[in-house]
Order: sequence, then C-alpha cells, then structure tokens
Amino acid sequence: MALPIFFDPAQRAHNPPTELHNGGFVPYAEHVGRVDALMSALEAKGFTPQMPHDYGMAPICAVHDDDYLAFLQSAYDRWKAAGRDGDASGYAWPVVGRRPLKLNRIDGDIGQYSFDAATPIAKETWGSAYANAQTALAAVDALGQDDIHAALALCRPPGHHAGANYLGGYCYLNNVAIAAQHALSQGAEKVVILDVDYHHGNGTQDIFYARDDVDFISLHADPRTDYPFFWGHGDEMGEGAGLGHNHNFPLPRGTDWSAYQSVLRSAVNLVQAAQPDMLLISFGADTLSSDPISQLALTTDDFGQMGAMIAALKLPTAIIMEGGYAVDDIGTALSNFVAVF
Ligand code: OKP
Ligand code: ZN
Repeated sequence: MALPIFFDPAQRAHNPPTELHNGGFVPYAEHVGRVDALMSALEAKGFTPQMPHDYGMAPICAVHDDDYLAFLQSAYDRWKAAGRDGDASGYAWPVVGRRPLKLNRIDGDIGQYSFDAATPIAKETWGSAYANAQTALAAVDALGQDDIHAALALCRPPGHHAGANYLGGYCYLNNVAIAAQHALSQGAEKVVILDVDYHHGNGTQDIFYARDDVDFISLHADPRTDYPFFWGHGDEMGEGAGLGHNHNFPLPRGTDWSAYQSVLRSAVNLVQAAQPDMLLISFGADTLSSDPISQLALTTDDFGQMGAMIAALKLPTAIIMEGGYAVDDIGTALSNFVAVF
C-alpha cells in the first residue's frame, strides 16, 4: 500500500515577507517555496496529496490553551487596530517565572504568548495553522486503515517550537503534539515522538514534559550554540510522571552521518524499549549540509538510511514535516526518507 500524503493548499497562504535575523530584516526562511519544492519532488515519485478531513477545533483545544488560541486568532486584527503596518511581531518578553498577568495591549500579549521575534503573525497565519493541524490529524487517522502503516503530513508552517500557550520558531500550533494527543484519544495508550529536525522541539518537550503517555526523543544541534538555546540540553529528562520520558541528544555543529547514525541508533533503541502503539516523526530536512540556516552535515542519501533505521522498527508511523530550508535539496531528502516506509 502506497504511503498516503496529506496537504491542504490553505497552508500556503501564510507568507510573512521578512524576519528579524542577526540584527536585520531578511527574507523569511520558512517561505511557501519550501512546501512547493517538497510537493513537486513527491509528485515526481508518483505520490498524490490528499486533502485532510476537517476535525474542527476540539483536537487543537486538547493541546493548546483557550486564551492562547483566542490570542492567535485575534492578534493580526488587534495589530491593525493599533495602527500598525506589516505583520504582528513582539519585542518585549516576560522573564521565565514572572507572574501570569492579564494585559491589555497587543505588544504585551504578543510578548506573553511568544518567545522570539522571528515568528510574525500575518493576516493568513491562523487559517494556514488551522489547516496545517488538520493535515497532521489526517496522517494519524490514515494509520490502521487498510494495511497502511505509514503516512506523511506535509505540514507547513512547522509546529515543534510552539508550546501549549506560546508561539516561536516559525511555529504557531504544535502539529505533532496535536497528532499525538489525537492518537491517544483514538485508543493509543503510548505514543513516542522522535524529533530529527536540526532544532530542538522545545514546544513538544514542554507539552509532554510531565507525562508518561507521550515520550519525546530528540536529536538536534546543541542548544549551547544553537537556537532555541533555552531548551534541548542533555540533562532535561522530564519531571513528575514524565521523569525518564524525555531524551535529548545534543549534537555538535558539523556532525556528519557517521557520528549521527550512532546517536540515532541509541534513540531508535529507546523508541523500541518504550513499545509505543504509534510513532510520530517530527521530520526536518535542515540537517542537510546545504541548509542555509543550519550547521549539520548530512547528505540527501543519508536520509534514505535514516528512514531505513526508523522503518525497521515496524511501528505505525506518521511523519510530520517540520523544518528544512535548502529548497533545492529538501524534496530529495524527504522522498529518500519516505521511500523506505
Ligand atoms: C524552525 B524549525 C534568527 C533565529 C531564528 C528560527 C529558527 C526556527 C527553525 N536568526 N531562527 O525547527 O526548522
Ligand atoms: Zn529546524
């Protein structure tokens, strides 16, 4: 049975022109050309995207706080009402541990509900983020139908940096977390999320940090040198019931496949030991050496081997797209990865 892929063209509408990067405004790296490149590579291999079913707000509300969702849906209009040009973007943030406050200006709220200045809210952002979450849900639901054991959600914008009540890192709704929670609601008792994006999935980690029904395992650039800096360190193991259910594998810049694969082996062994009913992959192609904003050294061929190591687990697997910014190579990397499932 061919691997089904899901995508809603509404995900293309979100398209902020610029982001703040190293002190200046540069073209937005998470642009719509990324998903177009992924789609054309997959279509060239004979895959046809399917529209996701509309699951409504309930599975989104199961992960994200109501006040955060209300903020996300109204932020752009409030920004315009404040007389602003361009997209909504924050500039002041509460230090962790400040009191939860009820504020009354867009600039305060945007600081409250975000952790960086690289994630503007445009007019179309909510619609794309909503469609995106539906795409992730559809991939979960495809598993178990007929003899489908793997499915791909062509998510964009990505999701793994978004927490229950915050946005950041080009992410607004946490697609993989919404998918994991949906799998539990459909009867799964244990889900593992394996995150192979270059950047640590801090939002996903936060959402499940105190829980033992969803384990989070991540390979990523060492946060001592790389975004998102404040999460992703090797000693973050979970807390309370979640203690021992969070595993971070920080990697030095420049890591190539020979070093990467031995760390991936350890991560895959942890997945196997957890005996999940479902595996979700937060898939990033920004570990490619050609990625313009990242510093790992994988080749497009390495993605075939990465896929093979994960597919050998023989678990029902939903692949959720996260980052990857080298538009000339990400389609090849993704199709090499999925070809083995
Ligand atoms: C999203 B995903 C600006 C730093 C902001 C944000 C990176 C978000 C990556 N110099 N960078 O994990 O691919
Ligand atoms: Zn990334």
